[in-house]
Amino acid sequence: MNDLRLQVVIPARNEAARLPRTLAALRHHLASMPAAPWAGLETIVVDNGSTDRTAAVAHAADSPDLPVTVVRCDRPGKGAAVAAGVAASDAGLVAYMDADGATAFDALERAVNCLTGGADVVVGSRAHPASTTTARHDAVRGVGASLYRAAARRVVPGIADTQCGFKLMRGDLARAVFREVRAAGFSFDVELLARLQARHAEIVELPVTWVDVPGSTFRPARHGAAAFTELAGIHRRTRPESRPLRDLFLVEGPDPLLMQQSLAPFHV
Ligand SMILES: Nc1nc2c(ncn2[C@@H]2O[C@H](COP(=O)(O)OP(=O)(O)O)[C@@H](O)[C@H]2O)c(=O)[nH]1
Ligand SMILES: [Mg+2]
Repeated sequence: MNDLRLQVVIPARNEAARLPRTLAALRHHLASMPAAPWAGLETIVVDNGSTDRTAAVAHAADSPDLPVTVVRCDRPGKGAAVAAGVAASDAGLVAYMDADGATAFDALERAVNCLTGGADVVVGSRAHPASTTTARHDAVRGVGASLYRAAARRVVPGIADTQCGFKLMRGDLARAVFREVRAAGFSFDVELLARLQARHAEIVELPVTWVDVPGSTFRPARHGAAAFTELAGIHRRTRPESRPLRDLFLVEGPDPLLMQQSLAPFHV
């Protein structure tokens, strides 16, 4: 791997309130690092049809210490936003993370070290025994999320947490795979992982420190059903011939995220 520049895509829909703090905290994190494993880090903020000052606050945060590029994406959905950001990238290393900074930034350097050590893809995993997470206390979302995880495990066997907002990939691989991903909503991660598995990419799950930042843009009533429908579509598009569609709804084995000892039962 010779291009060690890192671009971090941040999908943002109406994030004027949460984004400035995240970018300032990232700049602070970079300034306090003794030595970085990358050759320069910049962010690509994708303004996903925002009606607030998201683009303006992102431009205002641009600095030599942390260059911020703003890309506009009018197609709604987190998947569409991340895909637009990846399409605008050109670095050897491409990551994405949420605008709320829920995953602690030390994941960046640990993930890059995994990639330079030979992995193709690193996914943040709140189900990893070494992860530290704060739980959500929203019963509706908790039950829905548990059912969703059971279904997602059928599509991408072996990956315990598909939905953590933090992932890092080789840039060329990210650009190639995202061209194939059709899911535009919150389930896009599952399609991405299914297509990476089909390519036999080496995927490593990384423990993370994750906090539930208030102001989530995910509305269980509005986005929940859409996420399941999208998941069924992904299963149809990516499943091997040998796996029937009904397979999606067979629950098998314990929920790895709920097994993670520090978690209360209700979690994304
Ligand atoms: N709900 C929603 N979020 C989007 C969209 N496009 C980009 N995003 C971003 O996707 C991320 C979702 O994270 P967040 O709202 O914290 O959800 P949660 O942490 O999963 O509850 C944020 O950075 C959003 O700004 C969209 O169309 N809808
Ligand atoms: Mg969040």
